[in-house]
Amino acid sequence: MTSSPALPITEDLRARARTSLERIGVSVPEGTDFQARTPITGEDLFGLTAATEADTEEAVTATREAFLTWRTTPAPRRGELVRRLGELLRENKSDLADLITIEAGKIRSEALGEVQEMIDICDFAVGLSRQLYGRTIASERPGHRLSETWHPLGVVGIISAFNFPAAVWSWNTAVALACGDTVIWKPSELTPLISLACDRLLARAAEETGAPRDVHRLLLGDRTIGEKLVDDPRVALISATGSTRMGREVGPRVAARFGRTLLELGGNNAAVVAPSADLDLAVQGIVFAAAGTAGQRCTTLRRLIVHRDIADTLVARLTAAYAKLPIGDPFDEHTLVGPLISAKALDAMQDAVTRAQAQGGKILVGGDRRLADAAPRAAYVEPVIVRVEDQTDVVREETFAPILYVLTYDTLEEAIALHNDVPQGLSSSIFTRDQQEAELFLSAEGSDCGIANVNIGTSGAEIGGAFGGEKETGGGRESGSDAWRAYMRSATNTINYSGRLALAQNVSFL
Ligand code: UN1
Repeated sequence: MTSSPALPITEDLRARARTSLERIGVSVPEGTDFQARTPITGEDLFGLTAATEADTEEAVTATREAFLTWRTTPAPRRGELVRRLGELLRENKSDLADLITIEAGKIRSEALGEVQEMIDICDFAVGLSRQLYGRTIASERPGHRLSETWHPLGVVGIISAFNFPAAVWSWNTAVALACGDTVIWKPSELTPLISLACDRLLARAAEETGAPRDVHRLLLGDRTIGEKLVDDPRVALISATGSTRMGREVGPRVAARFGRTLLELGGNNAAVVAPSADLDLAVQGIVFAAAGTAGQRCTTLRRLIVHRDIADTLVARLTAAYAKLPIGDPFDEHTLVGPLISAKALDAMQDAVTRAQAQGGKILVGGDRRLADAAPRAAYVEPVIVRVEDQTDVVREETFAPILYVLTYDTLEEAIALHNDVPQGLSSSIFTRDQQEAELFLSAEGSDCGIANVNIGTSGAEIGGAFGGEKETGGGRESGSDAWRAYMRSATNTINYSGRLALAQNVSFL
């Protein structure tokens, strides 16, 4: 594997972040509660002020108040706010991508892709603002009409993770605003700068379109803010993205007050590679899905289930591709693998690989730390492929790092059983040119995930489909398709225009 020759220095990254923030209209933070840092060097950039408990309380009151106006604003008018947000995201695409690279360490092309994902969901939500359809249902009674109406839900609390620090916010926010909800955002403490930038652009869009200024509030700080939102009955929906461990706390707490949740938790995504697969295409798809974003997507490919007949050939091609992956400065256009988010993430990766070896796994390529001299506080590492004989407990866990476990199979039934035999259920794929195999994988007897693909990797979904997964992934659906229903409440309406009272189920009374 090759390394980029040099890394930028923190001072230059700080200056670059300052320029982007200023161009977007954010005053550069000067707080002392916590630090914005960059995984590119692992060093601090700016001090920030955290929201207090009183700020959180005030934000809930203000967004609840704004909801009362926003819910009666006609949906197509609400769409104007989202359209303006989308325009501002387009105009500021490069600066937003810079902030994502600086704070999350994504390579430039993926950071631009994340901003594009935000623009796409805005376009989608603008269209949605004219398509919040309910059904008309055939009534069993003469002279009656039965219908369903969708209404705004209330304040939506968004808790988001570092790895898609802006796009996941936008999936929730663009759709929630079109649906007539107001939003409070608690981003990851690891990515405050991009959050300030998104919040500023939305505030500008609200000013320019005459929307209430409190349709959106940003609260920076630690988990105590999220906990307050989780427990506040005025927050109608908590949409949380993060680990299964986090979801296990959030889910029951919101349920205890009969609030709603939309959970996007861990994934342990696998690809099945059948003997008929186009191996050129499979290698490309697998390397992007497993090593792209330094293995830090919810949708990252973590398990490869290969037919025994092609395993040696495929593995040889993958190890050759891994050996050439350029690792280093995410701003360098040749780099494909940037840093892990933190030293803690590197420890977790090394710990998982050690455990996998103790459980019989064999490293085929990668796994060494890189650039430790150039940036001792940063966490650059070679993506690793580990051959395993079976799904031991470490393989069944999600480690948020570029580890690809390779297993072999003999029959497709066996491959599907292995595929589904993990606690998580986010994304999945099969590489095959055999239509029967592809259809079986997509059928009810096939993949048990929320996303199931053919001849494409597990990551990089478009916004038009619903995004989410089953089992310990939490069951939520965000983004496209009819995921909007999670952000609204429905009312069933029975209208009697017959002039006489007829009871359903033929009941007579009086
Ligand atoms: C995430 O990792 O939290 O499908 C979201 C994908 C992206 C979104 C990932 N569109 O990989």
